[in-house]
Amino acid sequence: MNIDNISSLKGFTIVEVLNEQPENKTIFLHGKFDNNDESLVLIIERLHFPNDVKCLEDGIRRLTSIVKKEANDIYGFYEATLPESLNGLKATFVYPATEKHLQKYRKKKYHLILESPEYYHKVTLPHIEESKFSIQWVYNILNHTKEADRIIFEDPNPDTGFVLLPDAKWDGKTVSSLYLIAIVHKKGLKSIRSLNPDHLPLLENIRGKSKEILKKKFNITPSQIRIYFHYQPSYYHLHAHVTFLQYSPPGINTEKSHMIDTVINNIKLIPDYYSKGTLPFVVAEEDQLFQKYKDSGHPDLSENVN
Ligand code: M7G
Repeated sequence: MNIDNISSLKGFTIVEVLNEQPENKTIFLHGKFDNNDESLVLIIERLHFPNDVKCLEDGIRRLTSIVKKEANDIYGFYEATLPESLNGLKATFVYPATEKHLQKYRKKKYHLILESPEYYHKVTLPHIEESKFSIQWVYNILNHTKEADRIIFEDPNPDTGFVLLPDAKWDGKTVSSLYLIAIVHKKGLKSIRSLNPDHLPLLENIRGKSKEILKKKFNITPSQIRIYFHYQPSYYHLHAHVTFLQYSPPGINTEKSHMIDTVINNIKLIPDYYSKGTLPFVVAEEDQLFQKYKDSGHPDLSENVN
């Protein structure tokens, strides 16, 4: 098989379904060809409908095999087959795929752990410090040595200031999927765990200025913006995610995201909420932190359910 010129998948057999994402209409397959021991990763995604009305209209008029499943009052539930023009697939090939590739695409098993302050100090913090996660890219942005031309707004105040710029995941153009990050200038704030009432001016500054700038630059109304932190983050230098409400980016789920409004409110009500509270987080079995929590005897990873 030549990755530059694939015209047929004759002789392809599935070895393993690595992952399925019904929400993205995507399936990840590990397969092989007859008489060939090399592995292929094949990712197939059903393409979204075109937003060209003429093309849609034409396709809908040519729907075939229309079969009624149910009808109730004014609601009809049918299945049908799309004509070729609307039935496209996006296929991604990785060939030859190594065990590392298979691991990367294989569905991960996640666990939810309730992190008390004791476990934060006993397991999570030593892990963060031992792992020496590089945050050089963050310092490069704060020092203007990288991505300086992408900065949308900067408040240079060392205590309450931050840099607002496009997240690496955003194409920088499509406002409907707008995704920015606000990186604080203050060093030593690892995550929301580090926050206390001293940081309220910083948090309120991020919230207020980001909303103001998004209105000015992208004409997005403040009530259409969500600003939040991840716990655990991947990078332990405090940064907030700033996204358009109508877009649901990865990591927006309840077990990972903490809205800045809730964080501010919690600290106002209970000043040591984030240092004394128990914070849930999700970890994949493949992650070293999972093994460390397992070895520590944390009750959430114990086989005995009480
Ligand atoms: P996180 O909550 O620490 O991790 O967010 P996660 O969301 O990946 O779990 C870090 C954010 O920084 C992510 O949204 C990344 O896409 C973004 N990011 C990471 N890097 C290395 C860069 C970078 O070099 N430049 C920019 N602009 N964003 C980055």
